[in-house]
Amino acid sequence: MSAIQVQQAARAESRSTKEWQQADSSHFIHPFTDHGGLAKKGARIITRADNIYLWDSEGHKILDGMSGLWCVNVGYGQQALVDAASRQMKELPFYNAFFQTSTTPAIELAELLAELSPPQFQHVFYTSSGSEGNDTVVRMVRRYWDILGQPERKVIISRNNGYHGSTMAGASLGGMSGMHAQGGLPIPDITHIDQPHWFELGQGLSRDDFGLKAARWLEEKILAVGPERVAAFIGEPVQGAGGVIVPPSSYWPEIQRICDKYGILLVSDEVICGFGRTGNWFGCETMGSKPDLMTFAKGVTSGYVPLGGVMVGERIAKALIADGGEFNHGFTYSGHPVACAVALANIRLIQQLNLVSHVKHNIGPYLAERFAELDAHPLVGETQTCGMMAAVQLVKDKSSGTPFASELEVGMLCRAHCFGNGLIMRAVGDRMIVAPPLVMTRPQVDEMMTLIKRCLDLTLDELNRKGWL
Ligand code: PXG
Repeated sequence: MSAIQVQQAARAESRSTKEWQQADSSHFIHPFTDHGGLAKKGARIITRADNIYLWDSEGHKILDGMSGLWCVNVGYGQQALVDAASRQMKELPFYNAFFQTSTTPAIELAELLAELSPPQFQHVFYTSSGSEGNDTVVRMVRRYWDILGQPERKVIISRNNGYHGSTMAGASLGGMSGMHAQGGLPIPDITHIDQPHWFELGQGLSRDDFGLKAARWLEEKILAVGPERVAAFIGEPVQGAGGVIVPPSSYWPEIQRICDKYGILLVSDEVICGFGRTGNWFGCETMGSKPDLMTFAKGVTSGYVPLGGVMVGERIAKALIADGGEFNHGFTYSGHPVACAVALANIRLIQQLNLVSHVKHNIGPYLAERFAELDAHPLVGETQTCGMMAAVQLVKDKSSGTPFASELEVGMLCRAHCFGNGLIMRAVGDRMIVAPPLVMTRPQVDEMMTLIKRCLDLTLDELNRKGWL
């Protein structure tokens, strides 16, 4: 262990797990958590991490199949990122970018992001999270149409089961009914269409025919709202939190065609898909669209420190910068120098390790090959992968694709086996998903697949014992 790891271990061991759990449940309100259930069980206390592994306060080693929360693209323990933060904190821990000032890491990162992004992007607006990024998108899109003299264009179309964050605008853009049910959402002038989820909505059609049909729901919605009132469409290239829903390859080009036809802005939410996850720098490149705005966060710093933002395409940048006067929007931490310094180190590491090409040509195809083997398992209705994201849909009856009753919570049952066997795999309903660090090697994919197969078998045994099959 390094000196730092010894220090960390000493801190973790200064109290027992029970004591940490008690303090946690007395004072810490967790995101998206039922605290009654948590207080009974006690939180799992994660104390350290290295590469693709985590350790908890009981000393268990866990393979992190979710990259933290879709973000630790370069894996844990990367010294270059630690050094970048430490250097920047010593030199200039903070200065703002509001009153005609700037800082060198924010400028350098802006340059590098412009270089890596598709060519229409030469400008960035910084935030500290994906949610703030999407709030910025809503304000920017509406401001753009104001500047162009079409203030009636306010409506933003999004998708059911999309996820765009937890702020008022982020949760409104998202299509999660549980979120809309709390807090009077969505805010006005945000409306939703159905998602391009073939397994749930497209059976009976070929995937490509379904992709066209799902994209045309956008055109129907534009016509229903009135094309002169529609400002933009937003979507994740591959839905992440919704369950790794990989759209048919016909979907995004058709969405692009429809946006072009009606002159509406296209926003690609790259918070999960950005920075190599799908085998290109950005998911829109994998899916074949040419967005006007891209939201990013997570992988830009591999989650080591919070940073997010919006890449601003040329037509919006021109209006906003050249014609628009002041855009009354910004955050204290827009362009935070430490966050930007870590992002620079992270992106340079992704480049040095050739991680985007590793995902596209090596580890992504290997993950796809190994996931396809799960199709033979009696519980599996379909598998899907895209780069380093993958999903396994659990079903009651394989031949007909019949799902389990949702109240059985079969996904949660499978997730409990994953937890018990040292694997972090998420359950979204009965869809089991992973999005591991991009640095994963083939033997590590094998190790993960052994765990996944074991957990599917244990779930099958349990369902048989319970008589639920
Ligand atoms: N857009 C997308 C596509 C996301 O996945 C956000 C925006 C919001 O980012 P911030 O940084 O504000 O959280 C996200 C976040 C899950 C889960 O359950 C996914 C996210 C966050 C929390 C949980 O998979 N994604």
